[in-house]
Amino acid sequence: MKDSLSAEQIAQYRQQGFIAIEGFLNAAELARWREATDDAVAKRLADKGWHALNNQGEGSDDYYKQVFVQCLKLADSHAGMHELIFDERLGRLAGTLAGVDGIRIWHDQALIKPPYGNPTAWHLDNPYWSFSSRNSISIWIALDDATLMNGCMAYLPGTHLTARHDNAGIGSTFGGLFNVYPEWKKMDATLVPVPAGSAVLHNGLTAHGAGVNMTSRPRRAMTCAYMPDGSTFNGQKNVLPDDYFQSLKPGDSLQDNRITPLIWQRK
Ligand SMILES: O=C(O)CCC(=O)C(=O)O
Ligand SMILES: [Fe+2]
Repeated sequence: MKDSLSAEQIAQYRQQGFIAIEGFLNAAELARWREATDDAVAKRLADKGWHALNNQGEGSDDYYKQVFVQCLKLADSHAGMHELIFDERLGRLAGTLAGVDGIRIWHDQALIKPPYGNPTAWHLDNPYWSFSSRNSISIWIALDDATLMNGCMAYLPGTHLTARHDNAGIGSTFGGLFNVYPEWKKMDATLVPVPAGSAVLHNGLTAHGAGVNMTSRPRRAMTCAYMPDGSTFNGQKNVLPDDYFQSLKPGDSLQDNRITPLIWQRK
């Protein structure tokens, strides 16, 4: 795992709000991530007990189902995935880029854009979550070559610096975010094609999306979203368990290691 960072990479991340690390996983690691993801997704889709944490059930609309197969919190139910996601090196990488002293897992998620799948509408990530931070960060690991043809990631550089916590949904209006942030409408996107095994990391407030999959093969990615240690509850439920959500009031620290595990702390 290519988990060391140069000062230039950190500076670029802070300015642009995203960075690509090509060859992040070696061939053996990539094989393991692919196997764990394929197995965890197949089991999750077959398990009715976890239907709330995938988007392929009756509750999801037909357009969204074809944006990607989304399976959340796979590490909670799959031992192989748990080992991969609970890796301190990932926490250190995220924490070093974000410039924070501790990193908690918010949620992992597999995002498999199906053959001829819909584009991923422009959005921000952090406004979906139960805490509001300017330093949240996600890692997106390409399990297939992510190309201009199959829906690689695309970013509006620097938008994390001016974003508010207002958002647009990942629905059928591809550019709905530009109605919320008309000041970004004249910007050109940076597309980030990367070979399989590469990682792309982005700030939870950087505007991003992905194009259609214009191929007959899936575009697989395994991702994890991270919360800076010390973040507080903002009143939104998102993926919090019911009983824990009921116990919280806005402003409470989200520090229960069973819910938001601390995977790295600055020494
Ligand atoms: O994989 C995609 O199409 C979108 C990914 C994304 O929005 C994210 O990782 O936050
Ligand atoms: Fe996103």
